[in-house]
Amino acid sequence: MVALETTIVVHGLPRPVNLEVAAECEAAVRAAGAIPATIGVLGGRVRVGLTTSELEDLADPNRYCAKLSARDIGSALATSTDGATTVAGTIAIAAVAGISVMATGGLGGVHRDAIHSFDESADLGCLARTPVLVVASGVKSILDIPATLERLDTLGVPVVGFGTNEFPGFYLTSSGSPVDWRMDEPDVVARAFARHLATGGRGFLLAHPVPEDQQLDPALHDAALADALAVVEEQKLSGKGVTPAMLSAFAQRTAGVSVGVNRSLVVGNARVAGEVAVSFAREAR
Ligand code: PSU
Ligand code: MN
Repeated sequence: MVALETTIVVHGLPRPVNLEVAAECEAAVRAAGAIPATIGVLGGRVRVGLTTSELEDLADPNRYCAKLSARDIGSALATSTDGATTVAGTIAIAAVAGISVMATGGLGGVHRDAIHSFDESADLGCLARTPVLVVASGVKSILDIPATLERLDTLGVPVVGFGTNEFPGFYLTSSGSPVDWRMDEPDVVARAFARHLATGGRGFLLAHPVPEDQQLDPALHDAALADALAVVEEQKLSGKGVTPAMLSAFAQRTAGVSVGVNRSLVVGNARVAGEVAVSFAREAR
């Protein structure tokens, strides 16, 4: 099985692309021979395997839908608050449900002003303590990528490039930072993850880049990044609001091109997650 998150659907992508991407991710997992389980909190219950209509309810702009990190799940359940789960929230639930592989677009990480704001996504700490392999195109390029890689090292989370020696840059194929390990076969990744778990490890990051012919033009990327950083500064954003506001500033500055790139990368990650999940199920037998 492959767990899929809902924050990217509800807070990360604009309508109507968001629901199309959710369906495409599920289809990509199935095409690889695995079973998708889209996760969220609805009607006071955790849902593992949201139906299309439940997902439409969560993404309904006329309804309130919280952004739930792992620490928010208990409160959302107790107060019957509907919510979309982040990577942290999704892997926390996946682990309880016995699902070992998850796909997303970009993992959360250390924000560029973290030295002042202390803004580091709970995705990192949660991955360190949760036995789930996450397939992501690195971390979002709005973040401080070298600092995030240092934190993953400290936290003992393996970072493996899938078909690459370089850590992906989310909208860009490469961030310019190297990774220590490269693997080209899902079977090898599944074995590495199984051995990581067997030697006391927990979370695992498989970094899968967007193909170079589908990446955002690097000059446009840098211009959009400057806009996105200015939006956060001007609106004095903090906490949960930062990442969605930056992704939306990117979409505006690139006239929607960034949304198309986000779509290709996340669907590609769902496919790879499906392949790794199939190998891992064999490995675990
Ligand atoms: N990947 C995307 N778009 C997103 C996210 C990932 O392509 O919106 C979401 C994930 O749910 C991730 C979250 O956990 O962004 C990180 O948010 P924060 O920086 O607030 O922890
Ligand atoms: Mn944050």
